[in-house]
Amino acid sequence: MSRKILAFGIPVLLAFSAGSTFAVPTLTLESGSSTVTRTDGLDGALDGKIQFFGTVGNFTFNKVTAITDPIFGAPASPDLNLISLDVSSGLGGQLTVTFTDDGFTGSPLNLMATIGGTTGVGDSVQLLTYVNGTLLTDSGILGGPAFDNAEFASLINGSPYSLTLKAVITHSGGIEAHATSFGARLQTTVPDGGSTAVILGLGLLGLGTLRRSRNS
Ligand SMILES: [Ca+2]
Repeated sequence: MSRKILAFGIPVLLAFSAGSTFAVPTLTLESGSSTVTRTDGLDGALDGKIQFFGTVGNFTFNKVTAITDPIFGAPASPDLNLISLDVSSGLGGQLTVTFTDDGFTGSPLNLMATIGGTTGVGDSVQLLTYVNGTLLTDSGILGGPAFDNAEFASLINGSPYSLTLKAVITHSGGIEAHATSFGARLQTTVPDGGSTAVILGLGLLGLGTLRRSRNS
């Protein structure tokens, strides 16, 4: 809540006082010599949500929606969410989608980076995450037509820190248009690598684990 008040109160000061780090959620789309940058608030609402439609280099975004605190997560429980990305290209090439936010305070904690979607055969997607610009997780190269991946990492950085979710999309190009669609997310998880969301959704699973612990 305090971060929300801060964001609404002095966004201009934040935007110009943070040096090399982004002070507000920022979505950067790069392909070839084309770069599009969208910060939260450019759409009139500092709500942790950024959307973009349009063309970047050879790629056309039907849609990309990026959401973080305060809609998803909080400074103490980070959640960077590329909730839906749908992009196509004719000539192909490489597209990099980067979603960054800072001011996170939860530490130490366990993070999980997940991605799932579809892309053309011969195309690929790679999901990378970073804390303060240092690599946290790497999905490796994921090929089409359908892909999914989950990577886990422990974060021990002092607060505040920044988190970045980066997707690298490569289209082979050719006669037919290529399309890629996926969701990707960096969020907190439990130490054993299980999904917090799954355990919350399946409460019985957690109870079962507790019972086994007590019985042993
Ligand atoms: Ca916004």
